[in-house]
Amino acid sequence: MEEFGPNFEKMPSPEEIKALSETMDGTSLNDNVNETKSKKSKVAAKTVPLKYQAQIMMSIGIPREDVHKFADAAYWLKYFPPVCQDDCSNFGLAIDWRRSFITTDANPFYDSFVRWQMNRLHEMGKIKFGERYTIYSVKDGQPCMDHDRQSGEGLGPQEYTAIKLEVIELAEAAKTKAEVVKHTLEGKKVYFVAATLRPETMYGQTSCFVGPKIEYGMFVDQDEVYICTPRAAKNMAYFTIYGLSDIRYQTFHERGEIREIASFVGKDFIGSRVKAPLSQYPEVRILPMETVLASKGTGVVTSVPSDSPDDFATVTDLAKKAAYYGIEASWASLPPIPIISTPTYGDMAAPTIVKQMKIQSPKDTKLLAEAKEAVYRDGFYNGVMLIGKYKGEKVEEAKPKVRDDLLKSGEAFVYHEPEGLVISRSADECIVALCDQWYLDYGEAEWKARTEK
Ligand code: ANZ
Repeated sequence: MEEFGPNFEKMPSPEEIKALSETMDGTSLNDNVNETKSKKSKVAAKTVPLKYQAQIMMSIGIPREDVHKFADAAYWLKYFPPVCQDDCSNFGLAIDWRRSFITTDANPFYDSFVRWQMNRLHEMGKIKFGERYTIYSVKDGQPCMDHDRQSGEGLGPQEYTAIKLEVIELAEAAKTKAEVVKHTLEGKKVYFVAATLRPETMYGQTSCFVGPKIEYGMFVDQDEVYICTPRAAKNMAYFTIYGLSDIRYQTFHERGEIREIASFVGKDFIGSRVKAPLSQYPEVRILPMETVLASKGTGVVTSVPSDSPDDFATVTDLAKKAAYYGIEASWASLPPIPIISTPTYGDMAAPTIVKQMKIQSPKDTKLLAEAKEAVYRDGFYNGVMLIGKYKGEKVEEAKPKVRDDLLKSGEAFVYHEPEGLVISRSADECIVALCDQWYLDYGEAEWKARTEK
């Protein structure tokens, strides 16, 4: 099992820190420090190019010769409280400093209070140990919480359902590139992995999009191969803790192991034939979509033109300009399938709103974002399923059931990634990893009910 927390062995000794602050390139160091001095805040320190902790400390006015003293954790407690008191007095705040105290184990009174509190919570079963999805830096080998971040404070994991679209036949360009790994692919199923927040709409898939200029890879799990962006594969590689996962829908059996066997650009896949789970069409095509982001999800976006205005605008455009896009018009012309009925937009929410708002092309991004929001809200809260096992049920209720069915049947797995870009202080783009950890189990239904009485 991996250990989390600061790596004390890697930390420099006070002597090493002193030597470091003396040997760092004086000119550039002082230049950077002066630049920052005018904006003395943690945020400012994080947004200017200060590389070392020592530089940040000097930028807030700590003399160079004193920096090494902070290698002793207790020195922070001696140094900062009087500075803070001075600042508060200078603001004109009236504070009774006799009531101030330090909230670490340096203060035995406070320490025993926290011990009591933790023991009480433990007795009540509110302190738990288990697997949780956590923002994680592979470079640092540990979770990356707010204080460890250069950017992306406050962001947490975002959960998606990763839909597996089985490849029936790859397009020629992709086939040629995959030729060299033919042996590895033998006996394995290959899937495009599309990240969605709308599993209940999978009945209406009519195609699947890739970004034509985005880089993709084929990544091998034990007996399956996934096509997605390398960034997504890195996330997937940390959804297990012990290597062999007993839950099938957690991908990649060896934690951290990413086996990329072939590399592609999205264009190579255009025209590939795939089987989309729950779709009313036995097979659909991989098509190009310029607005697919490499920085979100898996870079593969399954297309539901009945309920996604973006998808409807894109397939309409593709069918119109098929020759320009190098596709056959028929690939983009499968009629949308009514899957959700909504009071405001009827059975075909996306085509209706696109017409109403006079959206002309996939490039009308502002209008499309508004349309998406309106359709999603109406569909989620007021929509009723028109198709499938949960026909007649409200979308809000059917959504988690469809998702669970897809997970159980192995046609999908749970995918997590950070809600936005999180960069660690070590300049690593963070991922989401499943980690063993202690946590406070606040806020669940039974606890709320008791505290609200
Ligand atoms: C099927 C679907 C059906 C979707 C539907 C939406 C509506 P947010 O995060 O709210 O914008 N998506 C996923 N990855 C993407 C990427 N890399 N670039 C562009 N779009 C991407 O919505 C998440 C939705 O954005 C996902 O759910 C996916 O389309 C799309 F009626 O999947 B959806």
